[in-house]
Amino acid sequence: MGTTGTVLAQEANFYRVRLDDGLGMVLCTRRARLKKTGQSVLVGDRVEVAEIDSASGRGVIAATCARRSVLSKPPIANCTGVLVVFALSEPAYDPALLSRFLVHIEAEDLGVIVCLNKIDEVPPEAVDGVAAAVGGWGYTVRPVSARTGAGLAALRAELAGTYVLAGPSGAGKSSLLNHLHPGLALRVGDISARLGRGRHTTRHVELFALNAEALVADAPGFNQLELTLAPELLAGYFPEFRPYLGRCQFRNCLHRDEPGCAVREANLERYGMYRDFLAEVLVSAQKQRRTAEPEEAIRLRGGLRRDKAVAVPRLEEQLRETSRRTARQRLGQWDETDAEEAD
Ligand SMILES: Nc1nc2c(ncn2[C@@H]2O[C@H](COP(=O)(O)OP(=O)(O)OP(=O)(O)O)[C@@H](O)[C@H]2O)c(=O)[nH]1
Ligand SMILES: [Mg+2]
Ligand SMILES: [Zn+2]
Repeated sequence: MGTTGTVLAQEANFYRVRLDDGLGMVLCTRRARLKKTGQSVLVGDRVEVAEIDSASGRGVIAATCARRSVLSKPPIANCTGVLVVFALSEPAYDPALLSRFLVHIEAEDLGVIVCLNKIDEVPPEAVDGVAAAVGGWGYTVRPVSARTGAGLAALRAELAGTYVLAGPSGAGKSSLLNHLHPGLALRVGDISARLGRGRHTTRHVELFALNAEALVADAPGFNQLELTLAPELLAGYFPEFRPYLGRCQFRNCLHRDEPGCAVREANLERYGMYRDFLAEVLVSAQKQRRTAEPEEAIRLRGGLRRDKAVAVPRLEEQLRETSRRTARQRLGQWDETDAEEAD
């Protein structure tokens, strides 16, 4: 194999590739044969680069290596982990929303580091309380401040692999990445202005090299995240539930009101949250079973009331309306129209 590298960004028909062994960056096109075979090149892909011209910094992607994983939203190959960024204030810390993100990531089978940001805004006891709770769920927690820089050197030092940032809008993802990668100037939004516009400030996918080992991609934040997964898998996406799984009286226990449920009897902090998520997941599973059926004539007005979304057909119809909008959200609210809109 010739010279290899990693695709850090794509701009129109060009790929920015970081060559291995400190050989620098090259701007590459894709060899025609790759195009013909329909082989796509994604940010995060490991590639073989030919025809390198160091004077002009140009090259050609001759081949792509097998991918270990592909994340769809945002589109990144070989992602190893997610940095979940949640603010402790502005926007206010919301454990249910954090859990929603975490369940989503568990379903993708990616590593997780929870960054509790804006620790400069709250008393140390509050930071410790949240960190202990989230740690108790089974996650690695790093309290940080993108404003003061607290906790960031330690975070940078432990990163190895390809990461994507995830978290609500305004949590400080872009601010953190700017801090982790000095010289970077990602657009950092001002919360009130952004909410007023109802837009996202982060638009295209690009990996930033923190060092030889760690690559991190920014991603747009979003505050609504629909859970669509098989109901029987949900409990396994709560790490602290795992020791109790398989100990229930019934093998197909959904850990609701079944007799002899080991999960319910364990009195875990997030059990109530599990029940809420399960109700939602059951509704979406039912909805999916019905997609083959013709569209019902009933159209209903009103917003999404997730908390009341038990198996009521009328509410389910509302959920379907909303799901079109949220269907494309995975780890980021990735939208082609956003991607095309150049700054
Ligand atoms: N006090 C304080 N403010 C912060 C901190 N980190 C970020 N902010 C502020 O929070 C606001 C939002 O930060 P961004 O970095 O744009 O948040 P984001 O998560 O990238 O938001 P989206 O791109 O919309 O998803 C900005 O006004 C930042 O200056 C922090 O550690 N402390
Ligand atoms: Mg951002
Ligand atoms: Zn059970």
